[in-house]
Amino acid sequence: MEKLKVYADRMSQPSRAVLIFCRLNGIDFEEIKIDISKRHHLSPEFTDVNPLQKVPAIVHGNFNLFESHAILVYLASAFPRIADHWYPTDVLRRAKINSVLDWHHSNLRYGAVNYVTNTVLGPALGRPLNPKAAAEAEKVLSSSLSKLEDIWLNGDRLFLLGGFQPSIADLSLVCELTQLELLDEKDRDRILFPYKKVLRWIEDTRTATNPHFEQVHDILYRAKKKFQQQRSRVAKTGTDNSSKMGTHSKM
Ligand SMILES: N[C@@H](CCC(=O)N[C@@H](CS)C(=O)NCC(=O)O)C(=O)O
Repeated sequence: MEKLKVYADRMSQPSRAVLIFCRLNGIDFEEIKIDISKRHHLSPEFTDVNPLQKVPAIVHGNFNLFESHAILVYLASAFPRIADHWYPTDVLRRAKINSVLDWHHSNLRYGAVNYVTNTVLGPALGRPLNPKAAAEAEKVLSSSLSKLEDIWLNGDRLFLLGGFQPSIADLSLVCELTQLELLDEKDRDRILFPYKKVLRWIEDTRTATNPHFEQVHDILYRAKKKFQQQRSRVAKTGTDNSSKMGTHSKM
């Protein structure tokens, strides 16, 4: 079978989850960069791979697949020697992981993406910041964090659903939350600090998946620095040129 191709933009949270998973598990793959800020995802070549024009997507031989959770499930099931904890063969544990993954899209991801877009990223994407939409998104985000803390991290184990080791759900959800690094520190602290278990779990997942986690997130940390510099410039001069920042892409 031909080498796996992963179409990804490292500024995209679900892309990062797929890339980290492949690297951690020694999957032989080729990373094909789809830069959303340069509209590569709208090209006819990529549309053949993913008609939804979103990253990540994969091609494995004649088979193409999009939607990061479906991709993670496929990789964990199709490749040999993937440790069982990522997507356990036990049907009941698997079902519980699927339930967290399904919940994620319209709750944690919805809140995080909309909050970050409406407070930080918007101008770089050609959209105005929208404080009203940000306030709505913060409600969804905080409610999701509270559910994570009370339902899935409710125990003394390190990972979701009482896991001793991370699953694809830990990887997906933590990669989503790392985009909060782009926020002004006081906003990030206000949102995350009430959730001590969530904070510990982010660190534990990071540690369990390093050095790949940090390497794949490098682009995000560089964007974070740019936003910090821009905020200090605005504080000093009162001028905002955020629309010219050219931040790499939509998250
Ligand atoms: N549910 C999808 C979400 C994919 C998605 O929204 N990707 C974003 C980047 S994080 C994208 O490609 N956006 C391009 C656009 O919407 O134009 C998944 O988990 O793969």
